[in-house]
Amino acid sequence: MARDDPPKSGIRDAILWHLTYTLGKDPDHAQLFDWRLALSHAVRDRIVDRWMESARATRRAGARRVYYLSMEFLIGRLLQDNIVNLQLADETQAAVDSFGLDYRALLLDEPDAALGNGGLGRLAACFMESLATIGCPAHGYGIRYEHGLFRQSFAAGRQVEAPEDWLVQPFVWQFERPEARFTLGFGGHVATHQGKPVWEPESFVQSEAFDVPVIGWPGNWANTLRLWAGRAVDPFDLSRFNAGDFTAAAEAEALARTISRVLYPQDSTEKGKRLRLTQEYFFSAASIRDILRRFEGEHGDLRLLPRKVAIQLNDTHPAIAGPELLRILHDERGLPFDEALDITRACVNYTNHTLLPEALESWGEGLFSDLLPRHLQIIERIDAADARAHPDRRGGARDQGRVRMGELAFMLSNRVNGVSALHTGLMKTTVFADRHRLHPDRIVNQTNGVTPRRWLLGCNPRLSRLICETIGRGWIADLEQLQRLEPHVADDGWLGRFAAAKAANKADLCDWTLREHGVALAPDAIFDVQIKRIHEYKRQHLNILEAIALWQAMRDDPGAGWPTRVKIFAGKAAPGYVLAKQIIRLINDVAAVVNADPATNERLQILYLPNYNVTLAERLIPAADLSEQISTAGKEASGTGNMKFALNGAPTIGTLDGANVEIRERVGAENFFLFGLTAEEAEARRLVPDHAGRAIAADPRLARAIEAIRSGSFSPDEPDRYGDIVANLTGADYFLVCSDFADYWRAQRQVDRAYADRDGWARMAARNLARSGWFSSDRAIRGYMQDIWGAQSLLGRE
Ligand code: Z2T
Repeated sequence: MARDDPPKSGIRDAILWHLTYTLGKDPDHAQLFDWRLALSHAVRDRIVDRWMESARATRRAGARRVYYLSMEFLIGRLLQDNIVNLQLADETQAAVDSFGLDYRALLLDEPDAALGNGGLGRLAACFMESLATIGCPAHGYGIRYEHGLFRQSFAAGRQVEAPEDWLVQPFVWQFERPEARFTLGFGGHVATHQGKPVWEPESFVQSEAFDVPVIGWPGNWANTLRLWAGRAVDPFDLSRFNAGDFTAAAEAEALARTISRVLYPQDSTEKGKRLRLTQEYFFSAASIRDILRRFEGEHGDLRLLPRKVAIQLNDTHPAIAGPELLRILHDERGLPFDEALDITRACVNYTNHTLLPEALESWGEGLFSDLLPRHLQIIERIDAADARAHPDRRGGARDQGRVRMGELAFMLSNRVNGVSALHTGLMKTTVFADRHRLHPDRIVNQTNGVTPRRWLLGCNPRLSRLICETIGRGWIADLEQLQRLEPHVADDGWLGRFAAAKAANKADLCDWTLREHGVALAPDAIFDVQIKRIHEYKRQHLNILEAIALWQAMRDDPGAGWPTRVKIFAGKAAPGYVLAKQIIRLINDVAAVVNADPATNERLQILYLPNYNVTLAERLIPAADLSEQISTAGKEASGTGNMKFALNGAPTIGTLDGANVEIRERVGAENFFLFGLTAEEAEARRLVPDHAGRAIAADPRLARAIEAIRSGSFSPDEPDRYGDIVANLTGADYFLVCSDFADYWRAQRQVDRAYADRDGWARMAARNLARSGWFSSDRAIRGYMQDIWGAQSLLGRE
């Protein structure tokens, strides 16, 4: 093998070459880890040419670029995704086999990049992949957290958090860009020079860029995900070192690195912490500078900015990018304020992901002016302009000593979007009702989607093979083609193969739970799966209450012909969310009792898998029979797990919430197990005095299940362990668990009956697959390109 010639043709030679010359390992002594890195380098090489060609094509076309700003990119493992999108799967597997290695094990050796909490971060990752598949010139901007979302384990049923450490291993997919640094100011005050305000920051931090190429299917286009890390301007103070103060000498660097040290683990809540605002400004300001640097290098006249730049704010976390852009245009480039405001608004758009009041960001003005004094002044001026334009407006961006980021983002955006039809409608009537009245065209809907490359082709090879054998490969980039499966659903031979794929996926999962967790699952059972962050509004406690009631009913009437069910849970609770953590413990406590009961454990099993992440989702979803999407109507903005299950042939049991509504419309009401109050009914029910008490009084099953928890059936050593949960359920029950219980029970029994007819169930599952094509993130991204960004594909003239 030639040292100067990294092979481009065969992946097998390329792996050996990198093992030798990049990693310095003798193949005879290489570990799985070394092989995985060598393979990753070989795959990376095959992305780079496309990547550079995509950048060149974008410059040549002078095309409008999309900038997706997000605090979170929950990208997970990248090796398999890249192999799949480059269409290298077969060749790579053969090469890895020839070395006597296990291909799956090699892929799984990569740590999950958990740079996100849940849906919002995973959506950003799916969107990056779809942007590349479509060939839309785009950059993602985020933070290169040294520690991603914490690792979760259980100790006696309770969640224990441990730091996540993905960067301890070399991250092969990144390219460090030490030259692309920006110096960012914090704090200080606003001085006046020649009658003009000038921000004089007190301290400075540098942003260092790390670029991750994102290759689309089938390998024709690649965009960049640029992640920022904090660095000190002067990393080392020699005079302090010489004076003997060794720790202080490196203090500046330690402080600067703190900014990108750790991902905040809150999903849908805001804590108003200073470091969080620092993170938000840090990555927003670095990204804005990068965007302007690129624009000014290619164009020049700042008035052209809106024609060349579309900025998307993924929730309000990067909303400070608006005032930052305005500040640079006005303070530094000298444009009149109103013109700078118009340009900013023509570039910026905002996606809202929640209506939960506790998740809407607001910052105390004290903290804000402490950190960003000039930005606060600019926000005051934006607010004043808005008040002048709309004398009848109700509230502004500043309210009772706080800066409200939702209002600010709305004012500075050309388009504001919700993430499902229901959610967008509620935005117009609730949080943004007044804004919507003033700007009736600003709010638009873009229902979420998921990438079929990762969430079907990559994670479910058996089903993908069947689909390809049936309708070819067009569906991979045009998911609506799944409709062509529909005629085959009536064909018993085909249906048998469809059911066999699901059965084999379930058998794989059984092998894995036995190997990794020592749990033997019944492979014939209904695999009933609820996997997502733990939150009261997502109502994992409704699910476990139903499990308790089911267990009690089985004990009462063992001969009633109960189908076998395995209830699988997974998900993390925010470390400070006490009630969510109690729900985790309750599920684990119930599981211990129920699984140990010889009277029922042939028929009912409960399993809570620790450390839910992207990889675990990729394992569980292909093996699921039933998708639990049971949030209180009006509370889940969209959901995206719901789409992944449907796409993998698992019907939903769910409420009319978020995108469930649209899933049901598309897969058909007869292939969806609907229950529960509507969003409107839920609002009305909350006004009924003692609605929980009434529901409990009306339903002996519910009363008995709650009583079992209350009396300590699942915590005999500490009977009042779940006093808070019980008090919550029997008291205010804001999330209407009790009110929805009876209908949930009814829908679950409907599932039991439907599952008993195995062919009928398979047909229902297959129709979920065939009718889920619309939920591709390709469709969602095309919607953003058309309705929001005015961006075009540069691949083969779409
Ligand atoms: C998040 O994952 C979501 C909303 C948030 O609001 C924050 C986070 Cl970290 C600030 C989720 C929604 O809960 C979910 O319904 C939606 O599908 C997802 O964002 C993507 O839009």
